[in-house]
Amino acid sequence: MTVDSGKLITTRVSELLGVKYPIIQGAMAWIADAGLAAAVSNAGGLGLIAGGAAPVDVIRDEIRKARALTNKPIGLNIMLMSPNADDLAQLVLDEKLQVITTGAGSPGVYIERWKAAGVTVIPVVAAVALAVRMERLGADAVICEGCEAGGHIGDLTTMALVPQVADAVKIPIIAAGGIADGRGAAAAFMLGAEGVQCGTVFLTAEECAIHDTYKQRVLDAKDTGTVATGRSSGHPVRCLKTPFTRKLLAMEKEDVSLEALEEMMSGSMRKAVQDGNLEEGSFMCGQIAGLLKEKKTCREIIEGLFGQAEGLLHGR
Ligand code: TUI
Repeated sequence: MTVDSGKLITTRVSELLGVKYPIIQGAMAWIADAGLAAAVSNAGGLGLIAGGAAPVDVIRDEIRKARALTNKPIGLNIMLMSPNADDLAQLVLDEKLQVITTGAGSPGVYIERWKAAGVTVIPVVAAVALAVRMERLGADAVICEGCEAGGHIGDLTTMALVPQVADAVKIPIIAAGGIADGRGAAAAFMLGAEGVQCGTVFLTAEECAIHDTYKQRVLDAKDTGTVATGRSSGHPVRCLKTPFTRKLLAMEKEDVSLEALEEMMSGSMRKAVQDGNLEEGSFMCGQIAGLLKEKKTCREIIEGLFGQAEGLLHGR
């Protein structure tokens, strides 16, 4: 990492991605669309479009819309548990995307094809073993996501995960989970990361087109305002505490069937993002929401974060 006397933090991640600031916007399903991704890329970070569980035609349209809004690099995230993963893996090649990130599994079967086409491949990992496997298979970097993050999470915190992965691999590391300002980013750099991925802070961005109820709940959340449900089924998901998460936790306590829980979850992301439905929606959100008090543009978020981080890393 170079901190250029009061100027820019440049790292292997900013160079790999071809961006001004080593920051990636988290790929939040139903949320990370062309408008948000282009706003982040235009502000000097890397915007991602979330593949989520959307049909491949919808994602192709979003990629093309984003390309009309920015000439900067944008990436796509593939949720590997989703049935659209194979189709999106091919779409990456068809649309000649520069960067792909993956989550919720191992992208081992796709990496060779993507690398042969010159795509930059950055899997999300939640443990050291997968990071090592990804490096061996040719990944360009790994995103180490701690369980402070919103959405589908692993067991380890960012603080514990990042330095352990840093000691185990040579490829650059991007830290995710619990980072929303320059203090978090500077701390991540100290732990061995060369970039950050932020999701929750971009929920509060002006350019983020979620329902007003969702955005306001994130801004109103306090430190203890999120909870992980689904631990009993082996797929923990962190969301804002709502009547919906209370119901889910009560059902888990009663040992209801996995099918009943899955039925509850089905469609719940859309109900949060589009309808602001607190009874039936999953308002995925990270633990750092308590820090966020006002809406800002993506440019204000990114420039503010790196301005603060650069000051801290200079000891100012
Ligand atoms: O994927 C995420 N976060 C997500 S995906 C999502 S959509 C969803 N829909 C329904 C139910 C649950 C989620 C919402 N949020 N983050 C990346 C991430 N990947 N976090 C943890 C992992 C992970 C976990 C295990 C990555 C790899 C892994 O490896 C398993 C293996 O095969 O070794």
